[in-house]
Amino acid sequence: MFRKILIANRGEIAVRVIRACRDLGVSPVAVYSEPDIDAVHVKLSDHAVCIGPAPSVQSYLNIPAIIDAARKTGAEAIHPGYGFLAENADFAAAVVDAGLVFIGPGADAMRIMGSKTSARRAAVDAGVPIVPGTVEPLASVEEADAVARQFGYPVMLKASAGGGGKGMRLVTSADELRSSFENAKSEAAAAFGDASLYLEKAIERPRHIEIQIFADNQGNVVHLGERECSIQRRHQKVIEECPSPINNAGLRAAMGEAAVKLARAVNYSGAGTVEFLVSDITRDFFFLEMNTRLQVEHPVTELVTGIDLVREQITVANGADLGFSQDDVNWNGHAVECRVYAEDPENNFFPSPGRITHLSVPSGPGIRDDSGVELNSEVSIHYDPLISKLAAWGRTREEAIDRLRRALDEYEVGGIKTTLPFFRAIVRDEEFKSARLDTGFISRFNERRDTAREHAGADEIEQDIALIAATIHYAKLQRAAALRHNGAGEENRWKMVHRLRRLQRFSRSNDGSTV
Ligand code: MV4
Repeated sequence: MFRKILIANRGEIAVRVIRACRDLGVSPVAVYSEPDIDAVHVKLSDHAVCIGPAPSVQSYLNIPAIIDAARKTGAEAIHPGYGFLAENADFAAAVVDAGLVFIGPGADAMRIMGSKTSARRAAVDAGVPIVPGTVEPLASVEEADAVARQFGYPVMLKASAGGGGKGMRLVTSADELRSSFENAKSEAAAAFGDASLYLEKAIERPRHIEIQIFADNQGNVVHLGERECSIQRRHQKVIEECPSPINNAGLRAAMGEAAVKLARAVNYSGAGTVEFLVSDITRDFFFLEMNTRLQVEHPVTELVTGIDLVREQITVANGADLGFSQDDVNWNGHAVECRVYAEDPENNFFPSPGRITHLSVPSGPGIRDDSGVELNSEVSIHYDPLISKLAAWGRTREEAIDRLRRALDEYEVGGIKTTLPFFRAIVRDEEFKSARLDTGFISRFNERRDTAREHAGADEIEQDIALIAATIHYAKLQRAAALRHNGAGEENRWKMVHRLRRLQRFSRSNDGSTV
């Protein structure tokens, strides 16, 4: 086994990789930017190297500084986490050129999947169904027009160098095509330094379902089933679950087999995710793109399969065989994950940086919180504001959601705004509970919430009165306890504190402050 692994990342994912290193008896090496000197991932590692100032381009994206840190500390391998350099084929190649092991797929597989048009061609060659459309960049708006007429409107224009919905345009008719084409092109050029576009037929009300695959360097490739990721806001996933509520064993086996075929075709190694759009109506599935990294939402797959994906990444990168075959993979129960962000859901999810002045993290049956922060952590504007991923496991989807609701109610973060109140409302939403999860979910949910709020004014006054009454009652209890001097008032005090917090939470849910 490696003796030292450098983790080229920060936050919750760096902490996650450090934990896998500890399980394997490997010494973790952290890198950090200047403002991250007191970060949790730095404290939890054995060695830490400062790689530059706050801006990512000078620190967490600084390839020479990271490779230098590995050399100086004697690390033998580098785990990139997700984001930053995780899907940068040049980085993977530079790591190997430096005589180190890159914990991830080879640079060639990363390059093929990095271009969405070459990924689509690879899928076609492997016999995997793609969304109908082009597998070459469009040469001109005239070609786009001809292809759109051939496939039929509505169509999607997408950036060849893109992914995850960046630089994407829905075009519903030929009149809109020219302006959409020009806009998408300049957006793609600005975002990726590559203006090329391709075209797909638009799938109406699709679901986003992705397959986790895993491969070793001896040609063994398995799939670990699907994750349902249809609940997205501005192409950012909000809630993920495993399995998909529309899954059945047949669909899982067919999608899993397609994903494995694609992974084999590009000689894939390590953890990867093959994304599909699935028609909610026909249950047809179409390859969308492949992510050549460990994903944010990997814990739901871990909870349901019992497989530690990061541990497997490390052992496979070290040359070991995959420790299991497809027949060994079993799916037990259901898991749901929320991405807790330092963002204000009452103010259009505006980032809410600052110091965490209070933190109470949930636990108990079926709860897992993957966090990158602690009390007094500073949430910086420089990086992704994800502070933790709260996941719940249950034998059924209903049990998992019950536990998630309880854990969300226990979770308290002070000093910054978080998306916790938004999730507390989602887990109580009837449409969510009955799993009507196509891609329009969030906009319908927000509409229902706005309507509910218009009727909430009267309730607010009632809650204020209850809060005042509880405060008076609490003051009385405190005085009685002080008179008794024997601590017998302690239990009541606890109950009151919690009742008060709950009341405050509900009464504040309309003015935007976070509890
Ligand atoms: C699509 C689509 C419909 N048709 N492609 C791709 C990246 C993802 N973040 C958004 N993507 C979509 N691609 C075709 N041909 C609809 C979406 C889409 C979507 C997909 C999954 C989950 C939520 C979504 C929200 C808006 C659009």
